[in-house]
Amino acid sequence: MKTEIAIIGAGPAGLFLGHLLRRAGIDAVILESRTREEVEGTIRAGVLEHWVVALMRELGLAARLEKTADFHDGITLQWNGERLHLDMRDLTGGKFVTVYPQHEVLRDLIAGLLDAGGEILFGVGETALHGVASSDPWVSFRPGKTGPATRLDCRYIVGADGYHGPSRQAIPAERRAEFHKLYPFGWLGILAQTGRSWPELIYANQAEGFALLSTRSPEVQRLYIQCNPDDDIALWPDERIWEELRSRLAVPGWTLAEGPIFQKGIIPLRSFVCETMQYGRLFLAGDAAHIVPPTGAKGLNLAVADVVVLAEALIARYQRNDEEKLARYSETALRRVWKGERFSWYMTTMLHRNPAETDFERRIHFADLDFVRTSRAAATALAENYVGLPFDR
Ligand code: RFL
Ligand code: PHB
Repeated sequence: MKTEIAIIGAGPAGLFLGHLLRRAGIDAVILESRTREEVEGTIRAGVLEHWVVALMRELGLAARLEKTADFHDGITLQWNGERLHLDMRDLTGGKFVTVYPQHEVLRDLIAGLLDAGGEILFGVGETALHGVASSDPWVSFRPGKTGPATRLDCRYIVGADGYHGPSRQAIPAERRAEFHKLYPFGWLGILAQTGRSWPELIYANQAEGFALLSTRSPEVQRLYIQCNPDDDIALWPDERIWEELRSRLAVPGWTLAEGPIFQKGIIPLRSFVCETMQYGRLFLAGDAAHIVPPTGAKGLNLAVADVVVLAEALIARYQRNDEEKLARYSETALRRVWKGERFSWYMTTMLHRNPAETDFERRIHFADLDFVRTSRAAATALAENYVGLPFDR
């Protein structure tokens, strides 16, 4: 097989890139190790930055989003038993918060790309990268896991295969620097069959720890609580989860809507960056190159931002034979990545109860929150990051 751009991974990064290249008439093939059903069924992110919504509209992929997404003016922060509504539409000159689940975005992107004649091979096995430092790179894989060994020749490889994929490892260890931070807490996330109990997301920092109230639809709610990252989920029967959510989200005169829990799981919280994001003919995008803790709702959005920058650079290369943007891809992408890392770290440290921190540090977090309450400049800084920073090319 032969193509111009071999994309490894059909997550948000790989699929948005597939669309952007297709629109520019550049040939690409996406290789994905999971089945289409698995990709479309994995519950992950929920919040889209304003420009991601605009991009979906521009690509003609927003029909279901218009009908079923939730558009919020802002978010609610809660600490010491009080709530603060941050009106992001007002603070950012009209930008807003969109709650539309990642797996719905992926369904829209996959259907749109296949309808347009795009090529996605699901369920491939043994993906491996070859010759990334040469001018003739290629990817080997087995269709349907156990099919015959197949070779995909290409001009460039894009590693959009998430944190555990093989692409990052194809950059020699001595050519990359990795930055890691593991937080001493995790998130227990649930999906519950019940109605909404508040018109927007609530991020709460209470004595017992962090809680987040989010939504999926008028009938299904998404909630998270801070927990020990090593906890066995069996330690968390439904009644214990509701008890913690009730007390962490409590304010006088308000009740939490409860209902049957039909999905639950625990994730660790980590920050990670790989510098560089390019080597020879290989470019990394999304979680393959960086991870953020979910408190800032940035992971998916950073992944899409990477491929917006990368698509522009590839288009300059193909349409004007201009390689300058491609040569600076990593540098350009990393400037935005580090701002996303900073914001996610700031939201995470400010809003969680860290068992290792002193009372002094805890008071500092409350002062940080109070600064957002009393200063329009501080509130605006938070809002600009949350709805999505402008691109800096
Ligand atoms: P993905 O989505 O992990 O996709 C990578 C794809 O590559 C495939 N793959 C391979 N394919 C072929 N060969 C191989 N050898 C392969 N190895 C792997 C995988 O099967 C997969 O399909 O990476 P991508 O595209 O970079 O996208 C990143 C986002 O998915 C991630 O950052 C977000 O989900 C993070 N995140 C959130 N981000 C937000 O922007 N807003 C949020 O509100 C938000 N909330 C969250 C989150 C992540 C969470 N979890 C579960 C970690 C909430 C949670 C709970
Ligand atoms: C979600 O709805 O899954 C969600 C919302 C906001 C976050 C993280 C996850 O910061």
